[in-house]
Amino acid sequence: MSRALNRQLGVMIDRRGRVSHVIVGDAHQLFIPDLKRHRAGSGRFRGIRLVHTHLRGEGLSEDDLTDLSLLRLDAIVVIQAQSDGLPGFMEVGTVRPEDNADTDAPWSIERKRSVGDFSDDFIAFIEQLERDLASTAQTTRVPGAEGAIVIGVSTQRGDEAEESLDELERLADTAGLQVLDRFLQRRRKPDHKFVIGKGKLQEVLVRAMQLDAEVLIFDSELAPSQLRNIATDTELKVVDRTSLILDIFSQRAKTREGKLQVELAQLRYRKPRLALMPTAMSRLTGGIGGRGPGETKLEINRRRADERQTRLEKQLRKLSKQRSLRRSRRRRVGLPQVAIVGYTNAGKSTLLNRMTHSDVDAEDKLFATLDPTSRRLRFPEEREVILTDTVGFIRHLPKDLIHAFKSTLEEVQEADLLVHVIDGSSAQIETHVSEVEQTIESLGAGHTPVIRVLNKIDAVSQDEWVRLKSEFDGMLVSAHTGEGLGALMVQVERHLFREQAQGTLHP
Ligand SMILES: Nc1nc2c(ncn2[C@@H]2O[C@H](COP(=O)(O)OP(=O)(O)OP(=O)(O)O)[C@@H](O)[C@H]2O)c(=O)[nH]1
Ligand SMILES: [Mg+2]
Repeated sequence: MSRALNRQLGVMIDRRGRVSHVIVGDAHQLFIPDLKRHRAGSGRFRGIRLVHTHLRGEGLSEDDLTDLSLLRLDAIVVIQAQSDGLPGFMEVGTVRPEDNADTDAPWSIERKRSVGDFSDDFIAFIEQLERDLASTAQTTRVPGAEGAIVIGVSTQRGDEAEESLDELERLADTAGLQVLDRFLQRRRKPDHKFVIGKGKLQEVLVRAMQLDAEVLIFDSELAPSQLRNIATDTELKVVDRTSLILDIFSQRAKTREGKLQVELAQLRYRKPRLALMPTAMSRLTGGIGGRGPGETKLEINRRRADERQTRLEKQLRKLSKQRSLRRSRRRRVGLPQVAIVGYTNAGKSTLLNRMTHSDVDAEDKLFATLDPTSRRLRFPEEREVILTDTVGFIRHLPKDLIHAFKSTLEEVQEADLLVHVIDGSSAQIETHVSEVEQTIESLGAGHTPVIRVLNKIDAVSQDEWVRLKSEFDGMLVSAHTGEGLGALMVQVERHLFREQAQGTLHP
């Protein structure tokens, strides 16, 4: 028939052998119908294979293999329709489980001289393949954690993209995801449709299938249309750096104000994406693992989103007024304000704890702290200051997001002195420092005096201290061992009370 019509013909067959679709193409290709309703249950594949004809002696094409991975087909089979009308060779393409084979190709293609040569029990074969895939994945999987693949695009030379991707992995980890693999594509500029190239995306998808990953995390903010394209084409959960950070924030915010701020930031992020993609969004808005401030809340339409936003803004204004009252009360008592700022995980909370004998949460996690915490810090001669721990900064943090952290913002803006804590044991100090300084600047606190503190010196060698000290001109401390904290206290006191004596601070 294929020959007679001069068209490719295809049938989609499910695991019970039932034909779900018959597709008539043209001489070169087939258009596969929307298979959404045929989503496979728990199986890795969709439970449908496509068997189709080719007319020109060509084997499985690039497009065929794309369909195989994008549509999660059990298999894609091509049968050569010979000019004499008889079936010629046949090729069966399937996704390959991860193994030690020396080929990189994520799929295997088997060619038979004729259809008669194919005697395998297909169902047994595909079920075995699913088991193989599951077993490679299971050995490494953390129960209960969704598997994720992180993806970055590097447009410049240098390690920035790699480092940023490392950080994205840590963010994913903090969010409770398990990172199974990473992809970094070097290209001149991000693809406008899929961020990475289509071929790369295919590779990622096959990998996702092999590893049973459910989430793709992109290391850049995705435009609404990119998000839709990728989510629609892959049927995976698609997350970008911003939404991942938002997700972490929503998991970790503790105070009422913090929670409201996160919800507002999430609304702002999602609103432009809401109208565009009802289906992709419903998958996306659940938050990772269905957490986040309520899946239902986010399925609201735009109008309700606007209403909610107005309400949140009003509530936050009220809370902010209360905070400012508290602050001015503190001010009236005459206590100078010191804000501890720095890159996330630099040791800000540990330092606050150590200096004020408190026990604010400090963890080896990004964004352990979200809500500012203030403590009194006493000096000799009955002098006191208020020391405030703030949310950490991070690279590529969208402006919108930092402004969502109004309470931190206000603490930084109104501080008399900033203590900039730097993780001296990190390999990326420079990036961290410049990121934090830019953020301070953008908060309008560029003129506030800063004491730079290189923390964690217990974790680096003495030679390294010397280099750090000269390169970054900061005080060397260890919040763990307490080393250098006495000197830091003296500096803080000198900064605050010398100026006060001159009457510049509290006229
Ligand atoms: N070796 C060493 N580790 C430290 C030191 N100070 C803090 N840490 C560790 O660094 C990690 C982060 O510390 P936190 O105090 O939570 O850092 P933070 O800056 O408050 O981080 P976020 O609130 O997440 O932005 C924790 O595992 C601390 O134990 C130090 O002086 N030496
Ligand atoms: Mg902290």
